[in-house]
Amino acid sequence: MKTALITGITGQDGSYLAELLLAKGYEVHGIKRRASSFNTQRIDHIYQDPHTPNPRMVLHYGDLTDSSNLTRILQQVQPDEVYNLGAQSHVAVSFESPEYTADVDAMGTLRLLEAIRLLGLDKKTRFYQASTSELYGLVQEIPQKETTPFYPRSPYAVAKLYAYWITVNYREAYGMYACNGILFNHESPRRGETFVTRKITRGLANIAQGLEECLYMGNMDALRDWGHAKDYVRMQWMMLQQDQPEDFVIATGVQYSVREFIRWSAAELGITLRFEAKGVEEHAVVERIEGDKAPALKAGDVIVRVDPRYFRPAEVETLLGDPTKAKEKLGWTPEITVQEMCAEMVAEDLKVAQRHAFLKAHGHDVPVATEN
Ligand code: NDP
Ligand code: GDR
Repeated sequence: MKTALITGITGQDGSYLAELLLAKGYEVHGIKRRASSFNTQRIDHIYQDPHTPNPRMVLHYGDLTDSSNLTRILQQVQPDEVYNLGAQSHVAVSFESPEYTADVDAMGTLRLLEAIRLLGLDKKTRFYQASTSELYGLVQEIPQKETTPFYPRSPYAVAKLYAYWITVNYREAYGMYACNGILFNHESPRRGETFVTRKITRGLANIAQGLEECLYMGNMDALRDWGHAKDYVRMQWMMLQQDQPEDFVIATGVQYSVREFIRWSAAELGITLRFEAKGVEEHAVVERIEGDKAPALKAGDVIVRVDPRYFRPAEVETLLGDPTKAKEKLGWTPEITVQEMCAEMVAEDLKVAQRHAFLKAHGHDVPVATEN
């Protein structure tokens, strides 16, 4: 039985990867952060009580800013594979907390690699680094592939640039099996609520059910190459099963705008939107409603507006990946289209919104988002 250690196991990718590895028979260890409230909702369904004999899933308290903690966990677990998915992963937030982002996303990666080396695990333990299409930032070539030059545009991307190169460096300097997956945006119903796709599907579902009035957006012209997280974690595992460690771009090769994602999400709720005006005045009006998923709305309602607070100090306008190397060398192809993914996300968020609307209609308090 192989043993894997996942940092960021409580996040979107960590939860899908843990499911995948458990299904493959791995013993899975994950690092979770101490928080004042529970933060394991995405993995509660696969959690195993530590009192069960030989649990195959074990959680450890830890933090990527704490090298003695990381060293102790690595020494105890002696993993065959480490997946470094933990990060302050929000690009806009990285402008607010640049130093913390660097500490976790850049130095955290170094701390793990150095701990593996100092513990003498460098020949045993294979290392996956969650690199990102944000490295391309101000794009130098369309589409972007493994050889495209980097031009990071945020403290997050600059921190991830360090993590990318220190992973390459440990591979070249110490012969470690260490590799980067340069993943383009991937989403799912488990996506964090403040990333753009989930903000849209959750926001529109709430509006359709009368729980919110308007969705406030940043740059709706941004173009992204969106895939499904389930397809992308499969690739993370495949990258650690090769004879030689190599870096791969993982993407779908198709891009759409944020505005298009809003249109699809609305359509899943039976709402046809009309976008009017330009720039900060742009807004979307309900043109037509079909079906019974949006009982709170009527034609003419304005349900999307621009709020400049969501503009970023430096924006990544367009990303489009070329996954040819992953397809040819690893035989990987994404199985879920972005439209199918959007439908799945809206359906999940609608279920929650309908539950909350029912509670509200019966006089109960319902949770209200404090930040979006
Ligand atoms: P999430 O934001 O959903 O998850 C991040 C995880 O990191 C959470 O488990 C979080 O814990 C944990 N974490 C945050 N800070 C620390 C810390 N200081 N120490 C230890 N753990 C920490 O991200 P995703 O699952 O979407 O992404 C996984 C990785 O892939 C990230 O590194 C991200 O930057 C990268 N990536 C993501 C892409 C995407 O489109 N999703 C694309 C390319 C790269 P908690 O739950 O307590 O907050
Ligand atoms: P991104 O994802 O920055 O690409 O990073 P996000 O979903 O946050 O933004 C995508 C694009 O949408 C625009 N946008 C908005 N974004 C958010 N969050 N909220 C809004 O209201 C909004 N309006 C418009 C953004 O400006 C941007 O252009 C994600 C993260 O998962 C990273 O960790 C990962 O490395 C990259 O994807 C690949």
